[in-house]
Order: sequence, then structure tokens, then C-alpha cells
Amino acid sequence: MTTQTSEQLFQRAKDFIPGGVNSPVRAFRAVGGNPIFIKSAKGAYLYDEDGNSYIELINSWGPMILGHAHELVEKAVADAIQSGFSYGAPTRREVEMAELIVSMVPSVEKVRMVNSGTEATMSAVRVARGYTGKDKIIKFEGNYHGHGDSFLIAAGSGVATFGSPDSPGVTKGVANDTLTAPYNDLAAVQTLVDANRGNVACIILEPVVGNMGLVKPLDGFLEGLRAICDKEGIVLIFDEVMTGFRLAKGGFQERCGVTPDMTTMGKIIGGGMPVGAYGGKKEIMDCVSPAGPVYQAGTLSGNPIAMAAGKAMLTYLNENSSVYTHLDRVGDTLIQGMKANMTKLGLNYTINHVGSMFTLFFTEQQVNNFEDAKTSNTELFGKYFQAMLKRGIYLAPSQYESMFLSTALTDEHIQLILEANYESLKEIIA
Ligand code: KE4
Repeated sequence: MTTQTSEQLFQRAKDFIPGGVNSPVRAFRAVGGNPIFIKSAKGAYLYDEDGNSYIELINSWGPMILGHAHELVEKAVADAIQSGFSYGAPTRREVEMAELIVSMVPSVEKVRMVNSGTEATMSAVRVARGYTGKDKIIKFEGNYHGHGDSFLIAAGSGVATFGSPDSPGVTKGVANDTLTAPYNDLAAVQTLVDANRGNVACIILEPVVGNMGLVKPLDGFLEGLRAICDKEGIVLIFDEVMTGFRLAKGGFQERCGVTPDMTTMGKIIGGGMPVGAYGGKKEIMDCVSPAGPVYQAGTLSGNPIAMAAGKAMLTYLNENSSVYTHLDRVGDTLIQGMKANMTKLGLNYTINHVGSMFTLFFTEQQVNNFEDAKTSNTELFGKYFQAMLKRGIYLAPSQYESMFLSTALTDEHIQLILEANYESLKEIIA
């Protein structure tokens, strides 16, 4: 399989785009080699610039839950384009989209559309600060909420100490208002709250983490956070940019039964177009301009083409809940097969899995937080990634990411993935 055209494009790209990509993880830095440049996609397949095809398990980092170029979404976009592209004025489509989201996610009483998950989380934190009048936020190590300054914070050395900037350009002032705790560690959260009583505006987390690889909340963790927030007057924000509309039509909060005060959304909500959203309790969302004093705006927010794509996808998911039982079954089949392959090879790596999201960690210990995840052999993951790629299976190019399944995957695809998984594991441990 040649990737010559991709390599040529990457060389050109690096002259004009930082690192040759418009989002860092795409550069394959974590797995070695050069990135593959994609020419088209359909169903379960990506097609690169050299004519290679791949069964893929990223699905644009989550959005393509129905597979690529689903005819329903394609038709909605084609129809919408006939009416123009962008007006910068309110439209019927935005009203219909807001009504649909509110009907699918009961904890969301009002919602504001934005253009990315980052915009959604940045805005939600600002609103929580405006609503409570408090400055500090609590986030968790290994949780990613986009590239907003408040989130690019390395964990403090001790649990009760302030974070430090995790990127040049993020100021110490910003870092001082972000407190971090290990995921699944309620005691650490209580310590932070006790040390900052009356000054914590919100706790924001991925209710199922995709961004350190897949990590599930331990029993009682989400319930414990809900209790702390109720007692202390802290806004609980579920960042469901990844899990929203994927793990259930109402997001993971529908599965776990814990209700956040605010929810951030992205990815699936746009059907592949650039859309994010944040929403929650009416009393909180009515703080948002122009209803209230907390400012937030966006030229292309609620863009009619993006609303058409997102509404087509959400409507389908809302009317076909069998999508989720189907994806649970596909996920179970794949995970069982991967575990059987490892048993045959005498391997015992950890797989974390919820519904249509999973991660194969190259470590034998349980992975319940970022420190656990970092025991993974990332070099071996890189070899596995490349071995799967040359067998036509396209995975997320980092150990610290989740895979995403789509309804376009057939039993035949799953068998092909399992065959490649067995051969790749056998190759890298030889
Ligand atoms: P965007 O700004 O990339 O649309 O969303 C940021 C974001 C917020 N919250 C969660 C839970 C997320 O997973 C993300 C973005 N996810 C990454 C995947 N690790 C997107 C891939 C990328 O950065 O290119």
C-alpha cells in the first residue's frame, strides 16, 4: 500500500499550516509516521489520497455515529443550501433545533448554539461563574474540555494546590482559578472544596471520559459530585461533547441517572458540521446575554446549514432508539472478540468499554484515572496502530483516545477488525 500522495501533501501542508494539520492529534505524533490524507468517506470507510480504503473507528472523533455521508444528513444539507448559507439573523431551524435538544436531554431547559465543543465549555464555565459570582473551577486530570485557557492546566503538585499552565500563553492568573483532582477521587474533590469554600463556581467533567482513553466513573462518583454540588451551591457541568447523543439519545446522564445543572454538547449534534451547544437549568441559562448579563456571541452560531445537518441526525437518533441497543451489541461483540484474541496470545491488556466507545490500553492494570492510564506502553500502542493501519483498520492515533463505533459497521466489518486485531497483536509481541 503506497501513501506517497499523503506524504507529498503533508510536506506541502507543513509549509503553510503549523505542524501540517489543523488539529494536533491528526499529525500522528503519538504513533509515528506521517498522517494519512483523506479524500472521501462513506459508511464505515475512509478513502485516502492514494486510493487506500480503511474501516475506521474514529468517525471524525465521534460525530459520524450513523457512518459517513448518511443519506438523511446529505439530503438535509443539500436542501438547506438551496436557501443560502448564512444570514446572521434568527431562523426557524434554530428554534426547531433548540426544541429538539430540550426534548432529548431533560436536564437542558434552555440551550445556546455555538460552533465547537471548546466554545460550549468555555461559555458554560463563564456562565457558571456569572451565575454564582464565584471564580474557581474544578476539573479532573485526563479530562479534556477543548482548548480554552481555563482547561489547559496541569494538575497541581498537591491536591489542594493551584494548577499550573499546561501550555505557554496560559497565564498564572488563569491557572490560579482552575483546581484539579484525580478522576474518580471524591475525597480529593472534597479537599479542594473545603480549601476554597464559597469560591468554587463549578465542577466540570466528562461523565465517561474519552480523552485519557476511555475511563468510566466508579460507582458513587457521579452521585457524590452531585451531593457535593447540592450542599455547596456549586454548578455541576457534564461535558457530554463526546458522550452526548452517543451513549444514549439523552447522553450518559440518561444512562447513569445523575442530573447535571449544565451540559455541554458537540460532535454528533452537528451531524459532522461545526456545531457545539451548552444548556441547562432555565435560571442559569437566563443569565446569558441578551437575556442576562453574561456575554457570549458568535457570527455563525446556529448556522442554517449546520442546523439542518444536526437536526437530521438528532431527529433520526430521537426516533430510532434501536441505534443504541444495536451499538451496544456491536460493541460487546467486538470487545468479546478482542478479549478472546488476547487470551489466545497469552495477553491480558485492559479494555475499558461503554456502549459504542472503548479503549484498548497497553497495560495490565485497571485504568480508573490518568495515572493508571499513563502506565500504558505507548510505544507498543504506536506499533499496534501502524500494524492495524497497514491491515486497513484506521484507529485513533493516540493511546489516550477512545474509539467510536458507528451503525455502518456490519458483522463482516467486525470480523475483519478482529482478524486484523489478532494479527497485529501477534506481530507486535513477536
Ligand atoms: P472541539 O472544540 O474540538 O469541537 O471540542 C472540544 C472537546 C470538548 N469536550 C470533550 C469531551 C471533547 O472530547 C472535545 C474534543 N475532543 C477531541 C478528541 N480528543 C477532538 C479531536 C481534536 O482535538 O482534533
